[in-house]
Amino acid sequence: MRSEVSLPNFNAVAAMLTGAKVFELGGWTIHELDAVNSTNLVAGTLPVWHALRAETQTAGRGRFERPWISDRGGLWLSAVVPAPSVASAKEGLPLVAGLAVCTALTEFGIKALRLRWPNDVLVHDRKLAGVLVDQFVPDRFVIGIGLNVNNRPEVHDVKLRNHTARLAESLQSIPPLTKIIEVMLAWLHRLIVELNDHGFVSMQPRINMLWGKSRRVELALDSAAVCGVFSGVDEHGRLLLCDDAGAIVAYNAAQVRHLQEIE
Ligand code: BT5
Repeated sequence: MRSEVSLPNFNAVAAMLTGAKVFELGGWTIHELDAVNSTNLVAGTLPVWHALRAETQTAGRGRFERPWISDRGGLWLSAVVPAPSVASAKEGLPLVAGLAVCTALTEFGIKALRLRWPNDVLVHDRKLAGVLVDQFVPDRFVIGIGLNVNNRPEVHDVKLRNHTARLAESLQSIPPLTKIIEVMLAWLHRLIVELNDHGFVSMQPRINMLWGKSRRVELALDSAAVCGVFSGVDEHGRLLLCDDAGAIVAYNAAQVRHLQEIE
């Protein structure tokens, strides 16, 4: 999962971080800044169990360097975690992070949450949150979480109209961001420990439950598209696609540029 991008200049990032507000929260050290390019890039220089939040990102990133709209009022957070002790477990990290986000948001009363492989958190069919996992150095990963809270990404990109959700639509009163961060990071910590102790297989059933029902999907690969029925994730977090002949093929996230639900 080595990142396609490299870290920004270490000294420049260190200088930026000296201006951060820093505090302890449930075993994590949180750094808060007003604006950064991408919280994942800046957090890449931090030690494990540190996390960075920014009010806004000027170049928020999605998978395959797609832009992520990070307007003020949203939660843009990157958490640094140790590399899993079993190297193959890293494939499941975006799903583990998605499970942490869903579990935390369920505690706040959000209903109808589901995961869309490999890294989307949806309310019904609208995207509430996205996860981006980067690895810049061998011993740790950066887990970036983008959660729409009070912001309106569709104002900044009209193509997102009717495709996004935000906490403000699902909750009458939104908890303080610090509380959301605390609960989310507590679940992330717990699930990373579980991943190390018991492997991805331990949370595979919970992740499969969060997909909802079986759906027909189209996968955009590098140079082709394939259709079939999403049949859950395997013990490594790979998507299992049942084709029209009934054969099951496993795909990892690096092979699939885009997943579209077509039924
Ligand atoms: C993702 O990528 O969903 C991963 C998003 C991760 C964002 C976090 S914020 C903190 C950290 N720092 C970063 O720079 N990134 C992480 P992907 O599956 O490629 O989805 C990207 C697509 O989602 C875009 O092409 C848009 O269609 C859509 N999108 C962009 N901004 C959105 C938003 N705020 N809410 C919902 N959908 C959005």
